[in-house]
Amino acid sequence: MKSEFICGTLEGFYGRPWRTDQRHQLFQWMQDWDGMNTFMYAPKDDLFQRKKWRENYPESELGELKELIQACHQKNLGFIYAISPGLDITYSSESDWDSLKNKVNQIQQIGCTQFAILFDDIPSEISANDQKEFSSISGAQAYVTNRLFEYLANFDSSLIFCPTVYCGKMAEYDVPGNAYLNEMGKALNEGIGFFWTGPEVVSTDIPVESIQELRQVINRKPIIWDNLHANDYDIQQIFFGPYTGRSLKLKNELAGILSNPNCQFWANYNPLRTLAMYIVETDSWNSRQSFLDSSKEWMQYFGNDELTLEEIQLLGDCFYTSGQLGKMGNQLVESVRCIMSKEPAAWGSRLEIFRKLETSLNSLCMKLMVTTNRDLLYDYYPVLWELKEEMEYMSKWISWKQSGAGKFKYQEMVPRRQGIIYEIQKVVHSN
Ligand code: GDL
Repeated sequence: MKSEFICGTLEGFYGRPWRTDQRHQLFQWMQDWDGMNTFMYAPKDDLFQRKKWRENYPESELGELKELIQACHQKNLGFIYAISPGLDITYSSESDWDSLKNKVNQIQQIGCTQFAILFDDIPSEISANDQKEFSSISGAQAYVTNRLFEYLANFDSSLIFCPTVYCGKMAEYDVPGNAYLNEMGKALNEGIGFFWTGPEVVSTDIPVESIQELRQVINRKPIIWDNLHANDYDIQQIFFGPYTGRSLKLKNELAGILSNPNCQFWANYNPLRTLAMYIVETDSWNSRQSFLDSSKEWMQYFGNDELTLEEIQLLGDCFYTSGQLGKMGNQLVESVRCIMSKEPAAWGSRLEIFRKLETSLNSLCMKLMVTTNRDLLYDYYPVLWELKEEMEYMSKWISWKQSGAGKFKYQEMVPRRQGIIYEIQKVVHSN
């Protein structure tokens, strides 16, 4: 396994995989920035990666993969191919081992020398047949993973393992006491990399001590599978904010960081750019500053020169990172909270702030509608549209409140959300 710190992008989310041209754009970015050296291919919805892992790729798909591998290598980037057999593998089956070997051979023959085997989001029970051979799922996974590692060594290829317990929460916040992790740590060949997402699946913070503790258990430095900007679990979210919640000291405890970001390709400029900045930074890390710097570069991709930096930063601030809004996003929410809960006489500067941000958001939307980068627009469209509609609603509400007139008449927007998901959510999350 390469000893250099692995850093880059991991396409490992649920949903529509990125297109080939988008991946080429990504590789160009990664080549242009200092700090990134790796792309990992693991789209959950590439059928041959997960559900049909036993089947080899048909020629056309294989051709595309080959092109991607070559493009990475030409740009001096590593390409990791990940396979996810965990949904239905029989760990003790020779026939399944042959399928795994054949698949890896197929990928290895198109030039790939870095592999990962993923056991995330799979049943935690092993089959009756496997129970005859192994006393636990960890024993079963260690067996197959070590075997694959040894096989790959013949081709001078590396391997990273993604455990089924891949964050603190899944270990019930007791990593030292977790039997699965302890067993994996002992049984896995020490040359095999080990993924970890932090205390949570989506970790807003990754404390250094949490990784020091993990290292003792797994007997190696983990590679962070970073879901900070992943949004496949919530269609109303998108994250344009910076790499944050990780101190520079953390890097000493790790063998690498791969970011699994937004499904919408064009949402990922700041998230990935600022990760690259974090990697090369040695003295002090200011994630806000990195966001501001990265946003200046992000501007060139919007396809409309009339957009201002402030508008672009406002967009980023409204959709920042998981659980965190940026500065102007916070101002917007605070102004809404004040306006909705107080009488107009007590609104003070909050109303001005609201109006200013509303004007900027409207201007941003208008300019985005005519952008030449339509692909970027459609990536941002759904969330922007939702926000714009809420702003319109607020605006009407403010006018009504200020007028002192009878009942609020903008009923066509209330309730805005309908349909089965909303009906179920109303019941399930009613308190
Ligand atoms: C996960 C999945 C990942 C998904 C992410 C965010 C890992 C190891 N696996 O649990 O594919 O994109 O959550 O929803 O993180």
